[in-house]
Amino acid sequence: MTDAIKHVSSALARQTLQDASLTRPVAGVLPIRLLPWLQVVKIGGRIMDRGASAILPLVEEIRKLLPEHRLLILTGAGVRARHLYGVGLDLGLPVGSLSPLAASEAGQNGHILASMLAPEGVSYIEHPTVASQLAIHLAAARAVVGSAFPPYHHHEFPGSRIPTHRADTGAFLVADALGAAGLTIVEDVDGIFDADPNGADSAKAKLVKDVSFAELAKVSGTLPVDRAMLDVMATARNIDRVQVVNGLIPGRLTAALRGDHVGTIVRTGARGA
Ligand code: GWN
Ligand code: ATP
Repeated sequence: MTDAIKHVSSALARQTLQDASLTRPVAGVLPIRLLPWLQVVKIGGRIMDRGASAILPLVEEIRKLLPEHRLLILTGAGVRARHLYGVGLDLGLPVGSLSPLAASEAGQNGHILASMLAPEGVSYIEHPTVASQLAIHLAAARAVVGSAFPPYHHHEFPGSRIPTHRADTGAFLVADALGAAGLTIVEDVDGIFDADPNGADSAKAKLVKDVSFAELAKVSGTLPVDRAMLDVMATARNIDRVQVVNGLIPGRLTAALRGDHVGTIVRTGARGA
């Protein structure tokens, strides 16, 4: 009798979890979409760095979007994170210490944006609230703001001295995990170009309108998005495409959320792609 109580019946009880052929019958099912009506919007730290001239028109645009969409707005870190990487790396701080410091800059940008949207009922919500109380907050308000950084802290992968998993990766991870309707990445450029439009070859830089994560991963030059996001896109479960748009041009975010092609579409490895 005692033995029977202790014996927990499970399809995975007797097998190693490391053998995919054994776990597939149980683990091979598609995950459900938790918030299929949610649109996730990542606002680049560089937009926030520009202050009122960039933020006020974007706030106005988001205000007008609220009746149409339910939004999780996630902010990036921007220039203050670059400063702290400089100081921290000079001191030899490990990547797991730099990650939360940079993340806190993303959070600050979120607090700023949420304050500007407060009259519409929009608030900043903390990482633990995004993790477990997002649905109730979005039942009470059309949109909430959070930090786009993933909360890795000392669990950040030690592969490089600058944290690999930054704001774009964090936004993609959460959008895919929630089974959101879409993710739009708002930058200070028209999308992804074949060379940095603000760099040495800017005169020749051309906008890439549609590209797969795999093609982007092969590009040896710079990108306006985290490379780690491309790795995550390879195994995406729900989000089959992401659009990168220019947040300095009024109307682009609105058009993207309506499904118009106004920036760069990056296709992921999700089955719907
Ligand atoms: O502080 O702006 O959340 O939402 O990665 O951790 O470094 O924390 O270490 O709920 O948990 O600075 O304090 O800060 O940005 O991340 O938050 O105001 O434990 O609401 O306390 O996962 O906001 O902050 O920086 O996001 O990205 O207290 Mo902040 Mo961030 Mo607030 Mo959050 Mo980190 Mo919490 Mo957390 Mo820390
Ligand atoms: P955060 O990740 O902190 O939110 P952000 O996304 O706002 O920041 P960056 O990560 O610096 O900002 O990306 C935007 C910048 O990337 C642009 O201002 C542009 O100059 C630069 N960039 C580099 N390479 C490219 C490229 N191939 N196409 C487009 N922009 C590029």
